[in-house]
Amino acid sequence: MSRSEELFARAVKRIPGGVNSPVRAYGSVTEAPRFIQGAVGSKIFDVDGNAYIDYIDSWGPMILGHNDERIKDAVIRASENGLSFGCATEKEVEMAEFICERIPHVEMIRMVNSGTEAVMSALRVARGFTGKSKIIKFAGCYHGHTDAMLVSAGSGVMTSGVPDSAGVPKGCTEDTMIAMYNNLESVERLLTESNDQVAAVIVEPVGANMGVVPPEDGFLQGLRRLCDEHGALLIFDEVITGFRLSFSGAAGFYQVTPDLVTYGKIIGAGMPVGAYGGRKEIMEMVAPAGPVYQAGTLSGNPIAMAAGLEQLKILWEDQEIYTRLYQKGQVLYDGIRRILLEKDLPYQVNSVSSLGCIFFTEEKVKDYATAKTSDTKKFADYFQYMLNHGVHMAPSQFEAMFLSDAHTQEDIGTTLDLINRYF
Ligand code: KE4
Repeated sequence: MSRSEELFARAVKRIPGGVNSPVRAYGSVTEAPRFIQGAVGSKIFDVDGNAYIDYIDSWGPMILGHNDERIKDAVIRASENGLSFGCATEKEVEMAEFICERIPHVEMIRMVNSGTEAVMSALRVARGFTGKSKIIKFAGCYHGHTDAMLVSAGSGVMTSGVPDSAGVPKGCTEDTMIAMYNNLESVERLLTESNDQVAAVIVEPVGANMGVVPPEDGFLQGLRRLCDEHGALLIFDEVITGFRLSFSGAAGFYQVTPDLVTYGKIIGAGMPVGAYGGRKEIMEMVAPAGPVYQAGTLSGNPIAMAAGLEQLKILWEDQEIYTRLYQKGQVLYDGIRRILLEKDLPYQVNSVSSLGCIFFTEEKVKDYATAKTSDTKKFADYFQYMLNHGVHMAPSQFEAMFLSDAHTQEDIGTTLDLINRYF
């Protein structure tokens, strides 16, 4: 029995499913998940001494690569003064100023501890600001596990095949309406049917929780127009795309301006940080400035701020990273497309810059319904082969591969050789 298997056998006795987040359980692809000892750069090491080229990257935060010395030093330096005070600190001001002075549509921002908290709070402030209750989300998009969003969600919900979640009373989701990704007509119909009672349309500007599903030309621009016409706020959930597609995230990459934006992952550099921000007139609704309550013991934690701010400073000062990530994405995902073409395999490869995935379906994947046509057993077999040959990817057809600045051309070449051998 491997050490991972031993640990998993112990873990399932004390932790539901043996993990602290469902997708880590590898439930849909293999038996025991790998337990990780450590990581550096593009490599991750499990407790049995196996090394892997890592394309999970902690689901996105490790955009510089694992265990970057500069981030580690910032954490160590900050921890010299203590871990948490429950009081305001200078780092929080620096972090807020750093983001707001560089991202035009973020005039004010509030730190929280996860992407889920950021989304939950952004929805509340949208409802408080507009005085409306309805929310439109898209089938296959995942916005964390707040009750109102656990409807036709992506990521672990889609992986487990549980269309929604137990324990969510009807009252929590009766104001949540579901549109189809890349289908503006489905959005317009809901806005009209609700008599303009929609507080917000929330969208992953690049779908990355049903596998990677890029917005079709005009989709995001169309959402902007429809929200303006129907008095709804446009919320970009940039927990994955924020600071990844450009320093201004997908908003900058596609040049579409949301009213509110949610962040996570990269903003914390691996420490638990989420944030929501947007126009001043909206954000000033948030307590204690305004009547929309939101709070958090560890929000703006000084160690997490030190890590996140250090990462954002590096990304700001070396924006060539976005060109490097884009080019690495081209090499990797175009390389996979070439292999599938040469072998006359009909599978689909969707990608946007450093994000991408293979769909085991011959249908063009442009939304939840087409993503669901993928053969998850074929994915599981592919995943298992790659894992056993030293490539660590998201253990689900409905997740993304993440490239970092630490991935080398050699890593990508090894990965492509392996994929070529597999197919
Ligand atoms: P967290 O609460 O997990 O920090 O963020 C929730 C969230 C919100 N919005 C988007 C677009 C997200 O992708 C996420 C979380 N992403 C998943 C991976 N697809 C986290 C992995 C996990 O659940 O363990």
